[in-house]
Amino acid sequence: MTTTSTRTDAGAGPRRSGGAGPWVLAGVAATALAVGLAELLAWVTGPVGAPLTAVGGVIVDAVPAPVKDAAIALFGTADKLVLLLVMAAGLVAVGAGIGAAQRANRPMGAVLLGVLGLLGLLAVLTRAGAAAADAVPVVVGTAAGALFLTVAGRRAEAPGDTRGSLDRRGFVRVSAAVAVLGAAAGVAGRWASAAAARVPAAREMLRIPAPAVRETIPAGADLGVPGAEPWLTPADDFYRIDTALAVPRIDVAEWELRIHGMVEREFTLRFEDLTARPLLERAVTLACVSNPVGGDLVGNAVWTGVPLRELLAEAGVQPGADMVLSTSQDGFTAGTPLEALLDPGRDALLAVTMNGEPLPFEHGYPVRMVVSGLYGYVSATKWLVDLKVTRFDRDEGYWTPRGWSARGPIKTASRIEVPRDGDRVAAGEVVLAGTAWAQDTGIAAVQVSVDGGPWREADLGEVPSDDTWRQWVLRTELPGGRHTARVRAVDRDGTVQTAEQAPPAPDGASGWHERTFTVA
Ligand SMILES: Nc1nc2c(c(=O)[nH]1)N[C@H]1C(S)=C(S)[C@@H](COP(=O)(O)O)O[C@H]1N2
Ligand SMILES: [Mo]
Repeated sequence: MTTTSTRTDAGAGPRRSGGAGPWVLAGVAATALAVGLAELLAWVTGPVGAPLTAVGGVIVDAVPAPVKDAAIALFGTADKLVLLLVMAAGLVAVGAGIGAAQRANRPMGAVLLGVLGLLGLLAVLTRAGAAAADAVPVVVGTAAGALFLTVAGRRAEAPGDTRGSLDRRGFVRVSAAVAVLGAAAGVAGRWASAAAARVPAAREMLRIPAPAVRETIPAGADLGVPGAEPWLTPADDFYRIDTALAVPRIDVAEWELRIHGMVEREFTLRFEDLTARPLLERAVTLACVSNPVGGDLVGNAVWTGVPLRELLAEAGVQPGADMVLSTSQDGFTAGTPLEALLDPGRDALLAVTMNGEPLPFEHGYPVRMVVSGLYGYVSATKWLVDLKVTRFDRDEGYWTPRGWSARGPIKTASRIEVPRDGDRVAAGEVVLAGTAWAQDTGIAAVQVSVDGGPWREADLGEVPSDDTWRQWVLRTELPGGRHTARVRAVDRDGTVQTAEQAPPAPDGASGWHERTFTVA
């Protein structure tokens, strides 16, 4: 008697899974799982960790130029896709070998898969910009593949009456399912990564026309006092406040702004419609209502955009309207007084650039509002998609039902930046410096009192308009010992900044800022 469908190895029991076919499939499945899972995980950890991209990169770097040229001549822009398909075919062949090896000599297949993973890891970690976290996808993927091969193989070899054992058909089915899942994970991972990269790539490529009207920043705006905040805040250092858990990444090609509500002619704008208009450049200091006295939730940038009053004029505001409710893509809303948006002195903007670059994602790309003189929560909607002309007695912004005032004019403020609290400064001339702001009204004077003495006028930096903050500096001789300096601003209407202390809620902090330091 002979057995035809089972095969006997020296020392091993009969292999219920039959011939090499199922094992080859299991090897392909394990490899597909390893690579596919890694590609999917790289969508989360970042594109550098994607093994197909890394190995493809190594291949492209290694291939001699004539071969590369020939491939491009033959496949054109599909050359990358062809390379991926060649790698996939290669992986199927390698996977088949891994399965056969596991069948012949356990755990040889799993070990070979580990070697494949190691090669992938080497490719990933030698790519430009690779970090330790980029190792995670390949390591996890390889472990999952090896685990599948080991466990499924063991069950396929277990006697039929063992719990969880697989007969030949079961082994083939499980392997086929895992192979399909692995391939699907890989395709999904690569697709998602490409989609995630598309919007930042589009932002990089965006060419926004130069502003028709430029802002002239006076040379004396920044007094250059060491340790003081720069007059122009770099976008990377600009404070960020919003309710977005994940920063919206809007595709500029799909962006639309609807202007509607109490208007004669409702309309919708696309990004090109907006930037085809003459752009206005304005330096404006934004401030957050949550900023405490002396705090840093305030920043100054140069913005370009389209004046909102032009768009509102085209829409034709109906009588009785007194507010514009702006809505962001992520559902935030702000209620801005209509008069501030129509005020020619403020040039309220639909801004598309910040300090000469397309808005950073964190600061509202592709379009946000910038309105001088109003706290951000009632005016500075980022990721703007909708403007509704309405009335304060019909609509309210996000923060109004949460205990913040419906209207939020910025309170005149000033702060000391140099010296810091507790600083020890050298004897001789002491430099006191900082910033003051009263957007839309302007700063006329900054006064400093040391140890309760008389108010002394600080020297002021120049400003392009009343819509930005203004630097100040006071150089003075002080005796050795501890001193406390206080600062207050006077706006261009002649109003002295109030000494009355108020917390940020419900409509902004007030009070004079002071700092205590020691002169050696
Ligand atoms: N979409 C959206 N826009 C928003 C907010 C928000 O939560 N969501 N916060 C506002 C607040 S409270 C402030 S102070 C400013 C801050 O703008 P910045 O993050 O660019 O400094 O954005 C405003 N615009
Ligand atoms: Mo804010």
